[in-house]
Amino acid sequence: MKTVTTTPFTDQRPGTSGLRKKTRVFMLPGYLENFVQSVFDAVRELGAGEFGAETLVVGGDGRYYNREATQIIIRMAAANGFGRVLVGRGGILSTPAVSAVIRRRRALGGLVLSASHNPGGIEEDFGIKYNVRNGGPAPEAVTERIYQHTLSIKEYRTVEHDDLDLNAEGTFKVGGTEVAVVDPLADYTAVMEELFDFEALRRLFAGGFRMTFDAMSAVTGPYARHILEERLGAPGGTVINGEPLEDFGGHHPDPNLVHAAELVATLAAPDAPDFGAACDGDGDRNLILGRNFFVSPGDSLAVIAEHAQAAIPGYRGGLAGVARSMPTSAAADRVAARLGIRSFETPTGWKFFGNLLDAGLCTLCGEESFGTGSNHVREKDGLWAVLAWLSIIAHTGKSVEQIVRDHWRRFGRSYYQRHDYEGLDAVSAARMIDALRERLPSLAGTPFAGGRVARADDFSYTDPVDGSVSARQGLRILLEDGSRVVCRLSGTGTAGATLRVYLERYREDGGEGDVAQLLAPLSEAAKQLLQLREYCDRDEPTVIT
Ligand code: VG1
Ligand code: CO
Repeated sequence: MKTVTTTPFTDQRPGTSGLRKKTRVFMLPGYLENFVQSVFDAVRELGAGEFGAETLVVGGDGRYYNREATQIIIRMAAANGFGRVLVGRGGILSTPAVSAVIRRRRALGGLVLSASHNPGGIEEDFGIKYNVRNGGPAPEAVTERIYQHTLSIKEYRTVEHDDLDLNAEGTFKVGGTEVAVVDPLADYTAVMEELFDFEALRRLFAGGFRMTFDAMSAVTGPYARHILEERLGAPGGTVINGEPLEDFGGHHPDPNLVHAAELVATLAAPDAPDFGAACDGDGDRNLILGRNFFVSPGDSLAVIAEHAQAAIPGYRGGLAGVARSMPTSAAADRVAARLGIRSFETPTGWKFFGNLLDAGLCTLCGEESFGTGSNHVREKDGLWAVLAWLSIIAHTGKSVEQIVRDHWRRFGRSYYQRHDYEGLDAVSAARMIDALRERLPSLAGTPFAGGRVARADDFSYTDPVDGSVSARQGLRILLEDGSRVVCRLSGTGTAGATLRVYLERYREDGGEGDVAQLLAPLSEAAKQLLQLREYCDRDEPTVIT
């Protein structure tokens, strides 16, 4: 064992989902090591005690620096006395797969190496996140403790050891620690098989149903090929961009209408397949498309909630409840009300669903940012959402578009968009948000976008399970007719600031209206209220989803 003297980096506070920085920052001597040692110290202090009887899971999305970081972590885990380390073959594990492995192998926790949908490469982004024993992202009490350690760290522990061969399954001994290289697909596939009727899905494909799955040159390629093509019999070529690349082919592995342009074009072509789907860099987000038809993530959650019990064996017993992040559309709440189950509204970030799931208060969760999942793991899960949609299609015999239009006719429609203003000056953006926060109390009763403000506040969440409070989670302007605008700054970026403006308007019109047209007045009013031009010199969003 070797103790290395180090000095703190002051910028290691985890954001919405772990620590994300430019790759070159993570490659600075001691940067990754300081954070990993701080995780171990914080976890030990929070009651884990010594690690001799514990297992640590390590895996990432295959982006640039994934392999080097994995080797560093293995040596540090050995020096910190872990009994066992489980590593995905090639250093690969999708985020939901890490969650599945932690749960099935009863590990203490796991380190996920990913910056999700952010681009990869030496000039792009890298990230690391710690997941706890339930398989989910560390809650704020843990991430804050980790951050405190990064500010006072003086040394980290490692061992002298050659790099291990991670390319084949096998077991090694590093110091007193057993390191097992495991099949990254096995546990995850087993979980999917427990939930879904693979036989029914095989029949769907055997009957000529066609889909295109875009893995965006990221981690879900091997998972999708195995499950969709090998297990469910979808024809070869169903999975496109299925080879994980260190730079994701130079693209943003972000499954939305902008970055998944190739898939969107495929689904708009005259010979389009029946169904299209994509996942992000680390496999926890999903995009669902029908022929020439986009399913908004809020609608996707609501549709899955509507059909889960009838269409998916894993939910045959019914749902305990549904949870969504605050900016996500209220579509799922209406389904929950109809089903007579509870609905929850949490801050942005999957870590806030963990307690609700553990306590059995909800079964399904979702975020507007193309994240959907359930109590089968403690992360959002892209391929799970794809299998859920396939199951609903197989069960109803309807197309994606018909399923959504039926939903709108039954429940009404939340017209919804998110406008991202990327690359803002961080100081100006923070000033702009602070200024609006000041003015919120005076907004009630004032005219807004052709209506009137009923209430305006900064969302604060009290966790119903442990009572912890998370304040300042997004500025909300709630109108008298139920429409709303939410503004918040992103907590996952690595440079400058991104303003997210979420727009929602509910109509019982069968869903036939034009989204952009219906939401334009809300967008204009939001920009004026924020004084976006004055503070940030911007008029138009960079991405609309
Ligand atoms: C974004 C999304 C949020 C999601 C988070 C992590 O956070 O808005 O819903 O949970 O990314 O997802 P922010 O703070 O940038 O708005 V992932 O797939 O990037 O781990
Ligand atoms: Co992700």
